[in-house]
Amino acid sequence: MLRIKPLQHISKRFACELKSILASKIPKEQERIKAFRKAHGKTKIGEVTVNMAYGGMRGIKGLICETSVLDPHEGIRFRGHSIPDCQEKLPKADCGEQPLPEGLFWLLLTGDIPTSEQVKSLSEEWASRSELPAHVCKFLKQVPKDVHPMAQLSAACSICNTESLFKKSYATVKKANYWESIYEDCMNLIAKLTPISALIYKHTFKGTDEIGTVDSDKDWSLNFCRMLGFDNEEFVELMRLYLTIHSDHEGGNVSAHTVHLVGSALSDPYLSYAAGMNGLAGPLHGLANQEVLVWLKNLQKEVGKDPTHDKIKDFIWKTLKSGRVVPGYGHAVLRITDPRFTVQKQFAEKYLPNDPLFKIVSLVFEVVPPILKELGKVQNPWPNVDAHSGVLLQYYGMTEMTYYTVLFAVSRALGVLACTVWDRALGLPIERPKSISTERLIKEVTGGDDKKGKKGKKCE
Ligand code: HAX
Repeated sequence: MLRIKPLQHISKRFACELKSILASKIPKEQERIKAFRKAHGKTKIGEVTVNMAYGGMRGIKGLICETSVLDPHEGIRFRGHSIPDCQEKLPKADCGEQPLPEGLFWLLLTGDIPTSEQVKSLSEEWASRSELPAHVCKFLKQVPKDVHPMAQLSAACSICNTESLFKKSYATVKKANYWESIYEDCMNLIAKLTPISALIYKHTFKGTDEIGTVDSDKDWSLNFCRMLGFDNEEFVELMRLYLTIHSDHEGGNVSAHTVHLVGSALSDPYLSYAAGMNGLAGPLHGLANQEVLVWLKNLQKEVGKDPTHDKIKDFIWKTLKSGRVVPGYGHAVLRITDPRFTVQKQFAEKYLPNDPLFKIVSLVFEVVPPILKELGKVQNPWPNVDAHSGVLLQYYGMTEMTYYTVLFAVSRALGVLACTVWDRALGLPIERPKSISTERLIKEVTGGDDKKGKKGKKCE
């Protein structure tokens, strides 16, 4: 079912380089943080209000994430690099224009822009680690086809933890060295994710369990596309872009935070990644890319071949009046059009400017924000990453919408697993914020009488 082309010339020098670069950076970073905490450990970096406690912890600075920072008015920066910056600076495939996700992973993990040779060595190394355990293949071949692809992915990754080197070595390895087996697990999991995901796609939608070969001479995205059964060079370029931009969005989003939280209990990376992907599978998070396309197809059916602003407006109001959200719009942190949306729009303008669904997406982009502003409660009326991705995928023939979040999950692995390596390298402890009951909170804030607001300094 899955054959791996033998690695005739895997460059051991480069294959080991990523880990040795990390090994040299980790002690310096540990020392830097130790000194910083010694000098400033008791400095306040914010405050918590009653509304924050009830409001999904928005804005509370309570997590460390080294790989990326999200600015509400600028968007994501991966280790300080914006998306256009990454497009310019990260190595590309021969004749390709989009960054290779291997390079982004290298950047997330080390903070350095890798060379083309280093990226090539990572492609080779992931190819060499990509073989699936027999029981994972067996599981995926037997799973009922009506199990959602994200549930299949989560289950397959969980049972893949038979391979965890961290789990095997936990009892005998010192805490300072945990990161080494965690690194191995993360590299193995990333490498196995593409064949796992391809097998889910082929088995569920194409009636075959044949995914072909992983070629160590080819990059991660090209191998993935071939396993999925897509050979079109433009689609491969789209996949390189897609797998790069969905990777990381700092530490507080549901998927990243869950992986971090579960990993803090020293669950192995297979289990913590699977837990995070169960969060990505929610419609307010990664499943929104599926929801968007379902919604757009319904819109297309309703407005017919001649979509006008007024017809689209009516459809949007109908969605809102039925109590649903407009999928692909809004964000908990961003206050602008998501740069991940913009870069996909640019791709569409170049490769599929006349696609009818792309034209609808562009019209929707004009119509939705004023309506969401009119509602008066939406903090961010602009499109997010999920507003565009499905349209690009369907254009190249990937029309199975329930699969779209799996692609997001493959990309998200790069960010959350790079974080996992650093979490263990920095020895971050088990996560355990304080919760409080309403009764206790009222007592603390008001001195016991919420109506009089006795002790409350500021009851918002
Ligand atoms: N359509 C309709 N109403 C919306 C809305 C939208 N797109 N976005 C926000 N709102 C509403 C909220 O539901 C909330 O209403 P209530 O007070 O009645 O509950 C109100 O506006 C305030 O919400 P907010 O503060 O602006 O947004 P939140 O931080 O609470 O939520 C969400 C952020 C992304 C979940 C939200 O904007 C949403 O539901 N968007 C649609 C789903 C979506 O596209 N999700 C993907 C987000 C990006 C992502 O994580 N990708 O993986």
